[in-house]
Amino acid sequence: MLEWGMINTKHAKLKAWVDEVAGICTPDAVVWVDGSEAEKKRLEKRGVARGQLLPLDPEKFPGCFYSRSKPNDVARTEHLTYICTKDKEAVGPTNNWMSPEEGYRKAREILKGSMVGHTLYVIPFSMGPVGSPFSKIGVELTDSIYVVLNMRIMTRIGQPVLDQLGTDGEFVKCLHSKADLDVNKRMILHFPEDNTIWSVGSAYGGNALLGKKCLALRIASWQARKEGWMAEHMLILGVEQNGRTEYVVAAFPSACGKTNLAMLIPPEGLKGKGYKIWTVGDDIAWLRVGPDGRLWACNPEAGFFGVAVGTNSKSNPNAIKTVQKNTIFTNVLLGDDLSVWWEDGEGAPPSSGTNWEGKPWKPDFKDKDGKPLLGAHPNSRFTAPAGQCPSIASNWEDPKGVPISAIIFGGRRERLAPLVFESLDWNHGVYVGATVASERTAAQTGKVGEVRRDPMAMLPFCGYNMGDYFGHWIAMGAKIPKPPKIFHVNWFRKDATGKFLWPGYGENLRVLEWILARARGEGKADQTPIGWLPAKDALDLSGLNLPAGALDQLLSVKPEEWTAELEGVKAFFDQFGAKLPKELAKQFEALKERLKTKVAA
Ligand code: GTP
Ligand code: SPV
Ligand code: MN
Repeated sequence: MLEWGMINTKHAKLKAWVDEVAGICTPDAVVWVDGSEAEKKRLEKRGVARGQLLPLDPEKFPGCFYSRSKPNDVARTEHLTYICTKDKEAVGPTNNWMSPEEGYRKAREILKGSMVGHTLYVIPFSMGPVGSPFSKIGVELTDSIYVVLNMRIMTRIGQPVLDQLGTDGEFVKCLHSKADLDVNKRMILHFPEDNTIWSVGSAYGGNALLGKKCLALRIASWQARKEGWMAEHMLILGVEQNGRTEYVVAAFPSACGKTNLAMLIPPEGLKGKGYKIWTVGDDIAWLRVGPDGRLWACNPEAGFFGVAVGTNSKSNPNAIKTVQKNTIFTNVLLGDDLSVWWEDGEGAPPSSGTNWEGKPWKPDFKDKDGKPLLGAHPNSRFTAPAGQCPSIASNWEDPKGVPISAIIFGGRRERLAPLVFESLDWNHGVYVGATVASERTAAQTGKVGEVRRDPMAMLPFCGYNMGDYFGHWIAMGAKIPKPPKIFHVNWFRKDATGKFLWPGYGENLRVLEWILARARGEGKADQTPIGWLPAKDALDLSGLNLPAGALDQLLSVKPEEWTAELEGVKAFFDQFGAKLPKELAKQFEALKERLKTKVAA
C-alpha cells in the first residue's frame, strides 16, 4: 500500500492499529499527517481538485476555503450518538447505550471497504498544548481532507505530537469514515473503556472532528471523573481592569452565546471604566484544582468552530476580524464572486450565488413556502485559528490555565429565569447547573425552540451517567479549598410582544461586572428563594436607556412560576433513581420550602 508522508514513529501499537484499520477500510493509500505548511498546501490542492473545497477570493479572503456538507448532515445527530460500555447503567438515562460488541460489529459492517478509492489520513493530535501534563493525545484516522484541515486548526497536530507519544504513550484511538454519508448508516460511537471513538457516515463538525465533543468532552468527562478533574462545555474569558485580570467560565448550551461572550467588546456606556476582555476559549474548558486551592481552567482547543449566522461587526466584531484569513467556512452562502455571506452577517449579500444546499441563490429568491430562501444554514460554521482573534489572551496556551473567580450557567429562556442570579453556595450552584433548561437551537437535529433540560449544557456531551456526573460536581466542591462562586444568567428573556428585554452581546459586561464584584465579596444583592439577585441599583446601566419597566421584568422572580418549574425538575431527577446525589434531592426540597415561605409572605 502506498504510504505518503514520513512515518516518524516507533510506536508499535499505533502502527499496528493503523494497519488493522487499513485492513478493515481498505483505503488506496495511507498518509501520515506531519502538520507542515507544505503538507497543508498539498492537502488544500487535493481537496480542491476533488471538489471538496473551494478557495475564496484570495485578495479578500486570503487562505480561506468554502465547504458544503450534505443537506442531511449539517448538525450533530444526538439520536445516532452512543456510549458503548459493558454495563448499561454506566451511561445513564440521558445517553444512548449500546454494548461494545454490538457497536463494533455494526460500525465494522459500514466501515468494511468504506475507503476504497480514498486515502486514509493519520492525524496525531493533542488536546491542550503539546507536552503539557494536562493535555490528552488522540490519533484520528479519517478519509476526509476537510477533517484533516479542520483538525489542523482546532487542535495541535503532526510530528510534535508523535514525538510526545514516544514509543508507548497513551492515546485515544479515533476512527472516522465518511462512508457513504447515509443518515441511515450513521453512528457516532464512544468506547470509554477502550479509549476509542468510532464515527461513521457524517462529515459534520461535532460528529467528525473527533478531538472536540467526542474526545474533549465525552471521553474526557469519563477520564476526569476517574482522575479528579472536570471536562466542561464552557467558554473561558478574562476581564481586565486597573491592571487586574479576573477569569470566569460559562456553560451555555450549543448556539446560546459562548463564542459571543468569550469575545465580548466593552459597551460604549462602560468605556470610561477601562475594561479589557481577553478570550481564553469559546467552547470547552478542562478544570483542575491548582496548588493555591483555586479552580484553574485550560482550553484544550486551538481554534474556534463558531456559528456563522448572526455574526456581524455589531454582535461580534472580534469574530469577524478572526475569520478574515485562514478560515474554513461550512454551509454558508457562496457568492459568485467567491465571497461568503450569511443571514445577519456583514455587509450586503452578493448579487447572486449558491446557497448552503447548493441551490442557485439571489437576495429575492423564495423557498417553496414563499419565505426568503436561506443563503446559509442556521448552523453554518467558521473554523478559524484562535491565535487570530484580536482579543486572544496572551496566556491562552499556558498549560497551568487561568484561575477562575466565577462559574456561570445559562440557557435560552423566554420566561422564568431572570437576567442573573447568584447561588447560595457550591452545592446550591450545582443544583442550579443541574436544572438548566434551554430552548433547542439548530446546532442539533430536532425541533428548534422546544424547552429541554440541558444540565450544565452537557446533556449531549457527558460520557457517563449524569447522576454520577452530578455526584462528581458535588465531590469536586469538597476538594476545592477556594471554590469559585456559581451564577446563572439568561440573555434571552422576552417581553409580552416577543422582543428580547436585554440588549445582550457587549452589554453583557454589565452583568459580568456584578458577578465579579460578588465573587470578590462586594456588590449589592437581594435574597430571593432562588438565590441572590442584583439589588435595584447594583447593575451599572449607564448609557443603556432600557425601556421603562424592562429592568423590573428582567429581575423579577415569581415564586409561583418557579414552583411550577419544580414539576419538570422532579421528573428529570426521577430518571436517575438511586444515582441522583442525595445532596441534589436536598437542594430540591430546600428550594421548594423557600418558595412556599415566599408565597405565604
Ligand atoms: P456552540 O458553538 O454551538 O457551542 O455555541 P455557542 O454557545 O458558542 O454559540 P454562539 O456564541 O455562537 O451563539 C450563537 C447564537 O446566540 C446566535 O443566534 C446569537 O445571535 C445568539 N446570542 C449570543 N449572545 C447573545 C446575547 O447576548 N443576546 C441575544 N439575544 N442573543 C445572543
Ligand atoms: C456545539 O454544537 O455545541 C458546537 C458545535 O460547539 S459541534 O462541535 O459541532 O458540536
Ligand atoms: Mn459547543
